[in-house]
Amino acid sequence: MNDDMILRAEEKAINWYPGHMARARRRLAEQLGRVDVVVELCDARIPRASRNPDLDELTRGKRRLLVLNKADLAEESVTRAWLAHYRAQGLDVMSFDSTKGRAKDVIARIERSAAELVARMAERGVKKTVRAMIVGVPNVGKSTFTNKVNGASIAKTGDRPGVTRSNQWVRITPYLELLDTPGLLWPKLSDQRDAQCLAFVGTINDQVMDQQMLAIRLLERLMQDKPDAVAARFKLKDASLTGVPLLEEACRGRGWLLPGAVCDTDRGAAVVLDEFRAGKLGRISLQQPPREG
Ligand SMILES: Nc1nc2c(ncn2[C@@H]2O[C@H](COP(=O)(O)OP(=O)(O)OP(=O)(O)O)[C@@H](O)[C@H]2O)c(=O)[nH]1
Ligand SMILES: [Mg+2]
Repeated sequence: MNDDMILRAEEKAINWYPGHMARARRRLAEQLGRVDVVVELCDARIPRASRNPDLDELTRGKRRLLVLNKADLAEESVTRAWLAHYRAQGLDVMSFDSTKGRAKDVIARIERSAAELVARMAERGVKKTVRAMIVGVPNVGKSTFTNKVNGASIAKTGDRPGVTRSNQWVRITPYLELLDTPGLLWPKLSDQRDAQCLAFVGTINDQVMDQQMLAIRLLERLMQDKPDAVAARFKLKDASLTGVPLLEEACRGRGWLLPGAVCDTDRGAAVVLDEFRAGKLGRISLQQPPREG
């Protein structure tokens, strides 16, 4: 694959919008009337790219809690800066690791969001059941988060986008229910860098994006930000390479070779993406908050 083909694949990727995303968006709008709190999950490694710009409009008037999920995969200092950034905007925000975090921390935050409403209902003699809807881009960890808060696995999860296909209510306590929803992605990924970040972390289906192109772009990006970690992980001898030769260098370094010492770039691309997404290159934040002031 040459760089021309890579560019064409990038153009194709940008306008992607599968039908089930449109349905998810409609369903979100329909459900809003039935919920008290909207819990928005974004990916702590790419908060800007993974927040849906339509959500402010769609959830107007609802209590909101923003969760920077997969915080275990992001750099702590960068996540702290994002938390400060969103707090300064008046948002209720927390970071979380849905694989190892404590359910009670999240439950307390959701209850705090709804506290005023619960108190108002209590004045009328009603013990209110708080209903919270979990929303966010595909693969951000909504079902894992729901299971963690629930204390037992009830929602299906998977390391690819589009696992959850329909809304599912989960009763946490008699007074707290969560609604797990399918991933929501906006119709036009107009910012190329944001689109690429979403693809890097596995939000955009790998069948839609060209895997080799994506792995090459990721390697190039990481060679700028974390050259030592990448060179060590993929045993790169020549750190000055870019494009296809960079992926081939990783193939040679790790021994992903076909008969005749031909680089197995398909396998190489898949492993590069998998290892980054699983945090095997260490904690890496791909986006920084804007500088304040
Ligand atoms: N390291 C880490 N992995 C997580 C975290 N949350 C979720 N995951 C993993 O991310 C992948 C996606 O998780 P899901 O819970 O299926 O994501 P989802 O948002 O429900 O995805 P869709 O239903 O497809 O929209 C799984 O492999 C999870 O194990 C987290 O906080 N940290
Ligand atoms: Mg899900």
